[in-house]
Amino acid sequence: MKSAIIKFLKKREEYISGEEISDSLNISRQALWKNIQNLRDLGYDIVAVPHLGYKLVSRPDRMFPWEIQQDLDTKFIGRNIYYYDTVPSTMDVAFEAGVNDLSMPEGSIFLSETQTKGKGRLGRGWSSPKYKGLYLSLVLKPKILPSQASLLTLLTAVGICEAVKEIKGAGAKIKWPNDILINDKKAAGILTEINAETDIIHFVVIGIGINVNNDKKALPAGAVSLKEETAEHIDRVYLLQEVLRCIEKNYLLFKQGQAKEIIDKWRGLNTTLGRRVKVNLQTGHLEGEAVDIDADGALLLRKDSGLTQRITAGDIVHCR
Ligand code: BT5
Repeated sequence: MKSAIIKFLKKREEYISGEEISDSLNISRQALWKNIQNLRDLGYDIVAVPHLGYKLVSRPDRMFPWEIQQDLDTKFIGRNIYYYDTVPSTMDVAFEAGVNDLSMPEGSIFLSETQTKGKGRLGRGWSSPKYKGLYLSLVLKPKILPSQASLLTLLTAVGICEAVKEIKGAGAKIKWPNDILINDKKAAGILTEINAETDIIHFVVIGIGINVNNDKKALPAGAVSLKEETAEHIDRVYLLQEVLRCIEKNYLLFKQGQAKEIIDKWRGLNTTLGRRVKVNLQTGHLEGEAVDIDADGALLLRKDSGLTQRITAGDIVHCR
């Protein structure tokens, strides 16, 4: 009901009578008043004037599912939202839910206002200050081999860059494999985890962390937020809608067998290819020129010996 009332109030900028709202939504005036009180408790500024009715003045900076789903024009991504004020990590919540409920719809998202143990790759952390960024995990169920899962990281990275460009014209670039950089500083990260057997994927959880309204002094070294970059407070709900829309657009291309188109877009958005890079593998280091990525999203590194090595996972440092 909260969502229906908010939708109604957003339709017009002037006062709307309680009678009109309660008649249209088929609830009593008393129930309407109670819901308005609840919405105010959630941070909505709604004024009530006798004989005139109610007017929505502002909404809080919160990622309420009904806000995200209003005007969200995706087919399935974000149609099912689990929203939390705080969790240790949205990855763990999503993964556990995926295991416990095999019929969970593809495109479900797990979203939190903060994380107490936000995860990066290889046991690293993800700084997740409350109400400042976007922290979500998206559940997908693609019919692909586990070895192709990196393509999902790739298409998510492309989707995030397209969304950021859409919203602020900020030129986000991709650093292989999972970093989104703005002016060479990290603005977002992607963490892809799979639940699979040898050659069957049950589901994939794609974790997305984006620095949105973080203040400079609270960011880790080498990081940037969209607010710092654009000098403007960003509407996180609108940004998330764009992110979901752009990821779905690319995922649908991928499902239609058009991975090549995504890889081409990735090439146009990346900042790694053509550079000398150092690759930190768990077994040691490699150095060479990042020449391309292959059809599965692996990095092709031309070593000084002239031999090309395929890198499927690892951290890279851009040398120049
Ligand atoms: C990543 O790992 O970049 C993947 C980050 C994924 C975070 C999302 S948030 C929603 C979901 N739930 C989770 O628990 N995680 C996912 P990696 O490439 O390993 O980078 C981690 C490194 O980035 C850290 O060691 C820090 O150096 C740096 N870092 C940590 N927090 C950051 C932030 N907010 N912005 C930029 N860099 C950060």
